[in-house]
Amino acid sequence: MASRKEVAVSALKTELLQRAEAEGFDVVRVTTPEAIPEAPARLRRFLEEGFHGEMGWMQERAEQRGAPATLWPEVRSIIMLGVNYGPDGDPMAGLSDRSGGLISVYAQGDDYHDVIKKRLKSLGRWWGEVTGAPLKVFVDTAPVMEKPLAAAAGLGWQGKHTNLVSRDFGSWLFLGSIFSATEIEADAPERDRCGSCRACLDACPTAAFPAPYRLDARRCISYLTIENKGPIPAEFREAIGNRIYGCDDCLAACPWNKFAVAAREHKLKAREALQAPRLAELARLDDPTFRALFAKNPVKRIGRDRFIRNVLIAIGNSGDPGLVEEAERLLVDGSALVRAMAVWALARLAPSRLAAQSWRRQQETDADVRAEWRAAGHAAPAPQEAL
Ligand code: B12
Ligand code: SF4
Ligand code: SF4
Repeated sequence: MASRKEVAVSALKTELLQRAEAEGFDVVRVTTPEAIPEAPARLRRFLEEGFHGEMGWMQERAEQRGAPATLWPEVRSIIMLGVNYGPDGDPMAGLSDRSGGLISVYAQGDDYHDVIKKRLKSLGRWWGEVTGAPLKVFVDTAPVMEKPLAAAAGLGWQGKHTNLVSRDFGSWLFLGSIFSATEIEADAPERDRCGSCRACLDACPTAAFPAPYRLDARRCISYLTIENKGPIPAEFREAIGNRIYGCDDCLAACPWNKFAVAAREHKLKAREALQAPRLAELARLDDPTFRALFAKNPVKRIGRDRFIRNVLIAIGNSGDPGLVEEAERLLVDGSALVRAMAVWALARLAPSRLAAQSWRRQQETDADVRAEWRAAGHAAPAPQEAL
């Protein structure tokens, strides 16, 4: 027979689910800190193979990331929450519009970190009051492995593209968590429903999956356009096409998306200005106009220079003669990162126009930009020779 305390906690769980729904969460389930015993070894392997690239922060607190109780010893239950960000239309449609840039679905609206954190804090405040026990809320901000925890709680399963797939929302769920010092009855995990499908693996433009369920982030367009700080390695530039921030190809390929529905949260819906932005307009952004366009949006985080680097890759892939002038103008930008990609873009779009500007290579002192001039067939003399 259940004890009075167990009955009370079970009633509280029912209330928790209702409360979470009222806060705008589309799905909520519970797991325990012990529920992901394979995670530490899998994370270790990911790091040992260098798949994290420049994301040194993944390595820094790897032990805590792999084991929730190491991060916070008081944790007894983990409440995993999902918010649907399903797109209104076909997320791949913009790929053929080569004079426009494609921003991935998750970054076309307000920053989900802000939207979800606010809801988690509100729900957490209430949960803390009714349980009288401490708790912590996380959304992609702490060393927590949100996907395996969400799978253990039964929100979905980790698909071969490594993201969580839901039977109700397909690939389009943001995840957040509440670590609670209260023991709550755990839910059952979801089973893997990928079967023999490999649509996501085949859809990847840069072959970023060395095997099913394993991602080499260094090859992933999401990593290359968002996390990677320097020039994007030449081998990936063509495959990036017009994806200027993140990538949705593997997510969009999943057949489980046929059950997906459009996001109900207005703030997460695509802003009109970010649905099919013109490359010509984006290439003209300076710091203030960049910050204004991407206010409260995730793109803001990478800053103007890294963003223009991405825009120039798309310009180089556009085949649009109308964009030659934009690439040419950016050859003398104040940022070396931008100048480097401008050389590449112009070399692809109009080699003769680059040749006409090749005298500029002699004034160039930045090693990366000089390397781009060289790769484009315009070897520059050493800086002292040029003087
Ligand atoms: C680092 C990171 C990235 C990196 C690396 C991604 C990765 N797959 O590791 C980069 C920059 C590439 C990235 C990209 C994206 N990300 Co991201 N990212 C994260 C972050 C911060 C950590 C992920 C992590 O721990 N990776 C380490 C690896 C080792 O863990 P893992 O991916 O879970 O790997 C598992 C599998 O490899 C599995 N495994 C290994 N072998 C085997 C074998 C079998 C048989 C099985 C079943 C499993 C298995 O075990 C590992 C542990 O569970 C999380 C937030 C968080 N704190 O969790 C968001 C997060 C994963 N990202 C998210 C999103 C939305 C994206 C993008 C879709 C954004 C975009 N549109 O551009 C892309 C998707 C790319 C992709 N296919 O993964 C969401 C995913 C939501 C969901 N439904 O799953 C998260 C959860 C953020 C959030 N709070 O919502 N991201
Ligand atoms: S997000 Fe794009 S590049 Fe990254 S693994 Fe998926 S399909 Fe490949
Ligand atoms: S596309 Fe297929 S293999 Fe990939 S996550 Fe979806 S069901 Fe699994």
